[in-house]
Amino acid sequence: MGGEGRHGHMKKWACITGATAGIGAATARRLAERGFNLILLGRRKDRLKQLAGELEKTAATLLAPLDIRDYASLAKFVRENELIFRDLEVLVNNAGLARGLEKMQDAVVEDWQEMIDTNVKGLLYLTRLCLPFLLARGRGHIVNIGSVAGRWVYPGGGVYCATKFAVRALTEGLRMDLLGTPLRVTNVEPGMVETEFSLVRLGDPQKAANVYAKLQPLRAEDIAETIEWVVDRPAHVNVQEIVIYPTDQAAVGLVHRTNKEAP
Ligand code: NDP
Ligand code: 8X3
Repeated sequence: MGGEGRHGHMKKWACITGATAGIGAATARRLAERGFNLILLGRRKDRLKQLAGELEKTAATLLAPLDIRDYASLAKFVRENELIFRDLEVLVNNAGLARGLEKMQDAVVEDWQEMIDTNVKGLLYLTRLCLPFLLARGRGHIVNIGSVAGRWVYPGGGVYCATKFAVRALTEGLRMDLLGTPLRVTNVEPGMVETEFSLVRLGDPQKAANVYAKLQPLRAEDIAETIEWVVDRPAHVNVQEIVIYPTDQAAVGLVHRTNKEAP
């Protein structure tokens, strides 16, 4: 990655949260191909193991079957694996979710807690734990997965959008705090990506499939490629933010669906 010539001999690790599905799993595959060893974090241990098995020939992996909302277990994990964290170069803060689309007056408070605790506090926890290692190493990149929902609000999405507005603010604030260090910080902001996101949000496979029906959404791999590109810029280049929509989506809530029946 940036400065490869000088540091090509060093072991380099990337930590990817939410690696059990969607964008996180696709990013793990991409970064493994780019020569990174991987710390893979997510709650579903079976999926982490499966991914590690798949990547066995390309990358060393360290599995972190953890809940990003649990600061104490994150801190313990980092402490116990300090030697590996010393070689951390990239942190992809991807773990996140939306729950529900109810109006605020009808919403379930636990859904708000889960979104805020995961998307905002979890991201902050792991970032705080990784920063001393990245600073000591003198190179590193934090890539946050925000969303177009961090720029534009839509009905029923207020709290999810607020968490992604927070991700944008935290990305900017961190970049300011790190000014004068070699560390880079990027916010990647996708529109509709077909992953387990809508299933998690709506809790119903048919409703989730309808979100992506009759249009071509982004694939997790499209975002993984973007993350790879961002990280792969020379060390003096910081892509601050990048908004990516599918061609069939012009804005949040404005999509083109074809009326043609599938062949
Ligand atoms: P998926 O549901 O496919 O993946 C979400 C990942 O987050 C899973 O690996 C899940 O792992 C992990 N995760 C959720 N909660 C926790 C937790 N408490 N602790 C640890 N890991 C957790 O969705 P996507 O791949 O689409 O989502 C990835 C990111 O992209 C999210 O931040 C999302 O907001 C963002 N995004 C998604 C868009 C989309 O349209 N799909 C568009 C814009 C942004 P596990 O359940 O195993 O813990
Ligand atoms: C996910 C995209 O538009 O469903 O962040 O909020 S959207």
